[in-house]
Amino acid sequence: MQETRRRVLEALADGPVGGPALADRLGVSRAAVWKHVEALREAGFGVESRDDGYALTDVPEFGGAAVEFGLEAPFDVDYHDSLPSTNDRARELAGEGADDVVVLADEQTGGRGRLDREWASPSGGVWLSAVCRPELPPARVPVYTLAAAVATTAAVREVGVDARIKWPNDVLVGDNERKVAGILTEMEGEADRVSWVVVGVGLNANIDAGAVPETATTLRERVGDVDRAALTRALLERFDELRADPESVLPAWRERAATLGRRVRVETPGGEVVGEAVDVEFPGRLIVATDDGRRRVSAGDCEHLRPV
Ligand code: BT5
Repeated sequence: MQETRRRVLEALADGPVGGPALADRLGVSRAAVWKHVEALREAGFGVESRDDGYALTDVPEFGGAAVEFGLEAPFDVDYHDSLPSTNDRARELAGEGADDVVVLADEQTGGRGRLDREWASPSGGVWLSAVCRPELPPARVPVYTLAAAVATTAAVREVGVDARIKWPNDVLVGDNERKVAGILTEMEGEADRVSWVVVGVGLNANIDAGAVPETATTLRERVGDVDRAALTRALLERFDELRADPESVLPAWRERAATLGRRVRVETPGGEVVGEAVDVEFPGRLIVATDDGRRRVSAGDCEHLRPV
């Protein structure tokens, strides 16, 4: 949100406040204040003009302004009711030089998982992609996927759903381990430095269970509808803290992991690895104790197996 508009909104939230007083305080004209108030109304905020000034009466349920209002992380939000894929839009913006922008949509018509799998994205979800430009060699980017998984799990837990992480990128819920969220990280860069990273998160929020695959669940199914703007803020704020302190990601990931201590089968580009998942190591490799010794796995699809 533009800085003056954000300050107008904050003043209204503490209001009522008169237009002339607000213009004085912000060092802008009364006409400018009026324009910002109109823009906020258009973004879905309820602003009443009363004898004692403007007062904030309503905050939009979801959208760019709703998420940015009170967001304690340095992201601008690029919101769309519907997009083919927030990752695609984020890649476009990244190519144009964007940094710390979060593309957010209510619905995606061409949502993607890894390896171009389909990602069901009906209206009511949190479909977002964060564009970042970290000073990082490409080999370390997987830590961003882990950070996003931790942030998503933490945000989901805040609404009372006990979520856990399946390596590397799934957020699961319940004894039957239904998937409530997935992460798709993409990047571009040179050998020694990334140019940009796009971290895409798909979180099944206010969606009927019938609209997602059978292996999936939604927050609506678990706890009813949630405040998506607050959920998105919680997720972005936690992600921002973690990316600032990469050393903190692994311990936080281990604490929330469903995979560690489990028998797993991982389909890797180099073949199948079966054994007990014993740990993760920087920047995100899974260590599997197999009959032939320890294997370190950087990428793949992981399945939790029953104990033998
Ligand atoms: C993922 O892939 O889990 C990454 C999903 C990332 C989606 C976000 S939404 C915002 C951003 N924009 C995009 O276009 N994508 C990102 P993967 O691990 O490959 O899992 C894909 C599999 O999950 C599918 O093959 C289905 O089996 C299952 N699936 C599809 N839609 C789902 C949903 N809504 N919830 C849970 N599982 C789903």
